[in-house]
Amino acid sequence: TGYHVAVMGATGAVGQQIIQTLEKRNFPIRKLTLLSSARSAGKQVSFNGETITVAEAVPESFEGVDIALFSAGGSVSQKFAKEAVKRGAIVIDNTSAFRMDPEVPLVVPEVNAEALKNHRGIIANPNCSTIQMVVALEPIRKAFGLNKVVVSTYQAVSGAGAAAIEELNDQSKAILDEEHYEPQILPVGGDKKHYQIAFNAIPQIDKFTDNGYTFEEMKMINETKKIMGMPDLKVAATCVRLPVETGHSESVYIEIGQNDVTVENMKEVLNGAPGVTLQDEPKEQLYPMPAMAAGKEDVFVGRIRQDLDEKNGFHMWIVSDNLLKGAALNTVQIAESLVKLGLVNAPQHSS
Ligand code: 11C
Repeated sequence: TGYHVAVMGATGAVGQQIIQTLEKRNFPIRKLTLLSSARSAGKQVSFNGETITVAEAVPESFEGVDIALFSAGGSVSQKFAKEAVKRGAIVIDNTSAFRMDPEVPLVVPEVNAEALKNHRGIIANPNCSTIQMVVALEPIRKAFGLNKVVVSTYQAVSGAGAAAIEELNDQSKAILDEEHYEPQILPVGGDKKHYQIAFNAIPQIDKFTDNGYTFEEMKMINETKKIMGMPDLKVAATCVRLPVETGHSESVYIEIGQNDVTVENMKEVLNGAPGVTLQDEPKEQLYPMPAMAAGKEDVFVGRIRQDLDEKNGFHMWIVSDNLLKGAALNTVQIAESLVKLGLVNAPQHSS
């Protein structure tokens, strides 16, 4: 018994993680349809011991689908999401195509699962660097209020897709072997210039907008306000790519709504908050790192310090697997929340 689920972008870095996460969390599936562009169609993927052939997506692919999970890029979502909804599917979209549409809920279940109740067929999954930050900030906001957020990110190449991982690996090896390697993808596939990522740090993720911030930075700013339901929250972001394969890290400075909160109070609130693991023992050199967070589901928080000048100011370090909580896991958790809230068609028996 279960749902007919479709994964659009089944062969991509996130699509692969979605399939594994559905399997790992035993999401009730009676049929899994795997879809992609013509280029990747025909590939075989295993799911629960079965081999499924990836098919080229056409509008009719969504006939009879209950839940469609999209992670094949914004233009694919623009083209197919409404076709899927027209055929009765609920779409959970991992791209930025619909995130800021006021009619589309932008959801991190630990923060705003309730927003799902207003969905009209499409639900947006936020950007990876936004998700891990709001999971950590929401319990703090609830306990102490939140006025201001300043974040600098240290993001992994897998956020830019499977080809960017390959570029980091091949380039690192070429440089160590003293061979020439012409960067072709990072910082952004479609931009004019490409820079070395191996042994480097690139302060550009996505293209630049007209205000000097990048699209990634504006996503963090706008999505945080929308998910937390705080249009007036002050948010600034600087997003940087590092030669890390998986796991985004963030140095976050916040100003809360109270002046008498201690680091201990902050730790008490974060310890046991949904989706959060506190890793903060400076004397034991315990703090989160991407190499340890990769493959794990939680958002890890550490290095919590009070600002030395602002009584309501705190600094922290937030790390999570950008492909899991940042993408695939959050997507599957949205699907789980839809089921829990009774917002999906009734599950059917396998025929
Ligand atoms: C990155 N955050 O690390 C980006 C990837 O809007 O879903 C996710 C892009 C998005 O490059």
